Amino acid sequence: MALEAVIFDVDGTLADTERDGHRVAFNAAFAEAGLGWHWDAALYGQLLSVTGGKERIRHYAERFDSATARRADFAELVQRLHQRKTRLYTDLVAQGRIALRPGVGRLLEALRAEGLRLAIATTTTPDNVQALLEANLGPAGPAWFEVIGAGDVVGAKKPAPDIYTWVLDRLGLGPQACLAVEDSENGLRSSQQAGLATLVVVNDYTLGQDFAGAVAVIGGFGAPGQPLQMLRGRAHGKRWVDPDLLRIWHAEAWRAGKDALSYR
Ligand code: XBP
Ligand code: MG
Repeated sequence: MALEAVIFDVDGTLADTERDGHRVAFNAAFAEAGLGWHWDAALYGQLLSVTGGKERIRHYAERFDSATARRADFAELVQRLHQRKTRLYTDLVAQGRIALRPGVGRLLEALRAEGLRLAIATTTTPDNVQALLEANLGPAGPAWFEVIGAGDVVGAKKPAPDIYTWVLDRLGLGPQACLAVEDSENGLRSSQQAGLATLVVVNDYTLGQDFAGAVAVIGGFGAPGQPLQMLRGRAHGKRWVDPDLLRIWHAEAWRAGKDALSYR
């Protein structure tokens, strides 16, 4: 079946947002609230196994500050901290402090030019996606994506398949007509359980995770002067990821059979 749509994850995939973006905003919100919490880059890497900012805050408090986690107003505290963190993060993004990963802008433009449909499936808060796309692609950036599935629109965040299923429903497409692009094992588990062939582009936090069943694993999308780095799969002579290469990988995945797509 022909490739009709590409569904992108955001954090770690479109941009390296976590260490110098989300983490910084979480810490600033904690400091403002007078909490003695600080998430250094290494600790944050461990906390990323919990998807969702509110869920991550809750998990951290329960593990490292049980007195706070037992407060009667803990649920409101988490809500308040996260709202503030979202504001701090979107401000940071609006200042142009988080760029798209090399090659992403060019790839999105090429996909659009060839009439492929674009969508987003992410755990992050919708405001964050809006801010990132506007800051980097201009005010029309968010409209490049026909469907944006983000945050709490589904009850169960990645690695559950719900967000991908939600996006597929709204695209009106089956998984076999789409390709997912992810950066993490949690993301890959989510997309694979929704039945999608998935390209994985790693970053420092996700390198070394288990990407069994991904159609290809790359170190970056590649760009002029920054050749495509294949960690698994074949580049088919391409120096950077383009619509053609996505079509080839999508076809390869389906030739390999649907069984290869389900997460093991
Ligand atoms: C991203 C997340 C998010 C961000 C923080 O995962 O897990 O929680 O870290 O954003 P993925 P929020 O890339 O797999 O979608 O604080 O808005 O949740
Ligand atoms: Mg991600």
